[in-house]
Amino acid sequence: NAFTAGGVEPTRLIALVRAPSSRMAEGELTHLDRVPVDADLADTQWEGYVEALRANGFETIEVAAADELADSVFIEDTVVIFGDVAVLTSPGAESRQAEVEAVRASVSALALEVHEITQPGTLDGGDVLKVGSTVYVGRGGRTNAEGIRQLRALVSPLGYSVIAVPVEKVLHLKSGVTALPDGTVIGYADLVDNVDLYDRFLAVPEAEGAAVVVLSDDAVLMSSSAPKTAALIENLGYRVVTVDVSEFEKMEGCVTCLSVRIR
Ligand code: CIR
Repeated sequence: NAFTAGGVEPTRLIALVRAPSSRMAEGELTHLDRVPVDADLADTQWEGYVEALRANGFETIEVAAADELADSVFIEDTVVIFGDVAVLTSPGAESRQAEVEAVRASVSALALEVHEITQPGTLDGGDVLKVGSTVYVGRGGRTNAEGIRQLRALVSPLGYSVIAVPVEKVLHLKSGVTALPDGTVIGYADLVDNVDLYDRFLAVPEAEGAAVVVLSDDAVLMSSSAPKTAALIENLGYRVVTVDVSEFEKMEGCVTCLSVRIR
C-alpha cells in the first residue's frame, strides 16, 4: 500500500467505483421518461468504463455493491474529494441516502481526512464542479442552501472558493457542465443554467457531450453517444477516450457520476 500518513501520494491515481444494482431500472428519474434498461448490458458497459479508467492509469477501488440501492452505481453523488480531504454527502433523494455508508467505509480505508454534510443539509456530488481552486455548486433539486453552506464552511479554509449556481434545467450541475483539463467549462447551451457565471465557456454540439472525465492533462473520457463533441475536443489537442454508457444515460447518469477520482 503506497499510502502514508501524510495523505495521497501525488503519483497515485485512484478511482472509486461501485458495480450496478440489478435493480438500476427502478432508480430515480427526474427529467427523463422511464424506458427499459438492459441490466446485462449495463454490467458490460460498467466493466468497459472501469477498464478504460485502468487503461489510463487509474487504480480502481470497488465499493461493496448494494443490490437494494438502485442508484448506487452513481457513486460520484456520495463523496467529493478536495486534495486529501473527502466530504461525504447527504444525498437529496431519500432513496439514495443509504448509499453513503459503504462509501464511508471505503474512503476511511484511504489516507484521507473525512468530513460529511449532514441533514437538514443535502448535497449530491453531481452538483459539485471543481475547476482549479474554484468550486461551482449547483443549487437545484438535490442540493439545498444548507448543504451549500456546510460545504463552503468545510472547503473555504482549504483555499477553495465556492460559487453557488442555481440549476433548473437539469438534474445536477454536472449534468449540464463539466470542465476540460485546461479549465474551460463545457456544456450543451440549451441545458446550461446561468452560463455567464463561468469565466471560460465552450458550447458543445450534443447534450451527452457535456460530461467529460479528466484522465490527465491531455486526455478525457466521454460517452460514445456524442461523436461530434469528441471530434471538437480532439481538435483542441486532447486525446479522447470514449465508452458506451447508454444504459446509465437512460437513468440520467453519465461518465462523471460512475466514479470518484482521487489524485
Ligand atoms: C438519480 O436520479 O439520482 C440517478 N438516477 C442518476 C444520478 C446521476 N448522477 C449524476 O449525474 N451525478
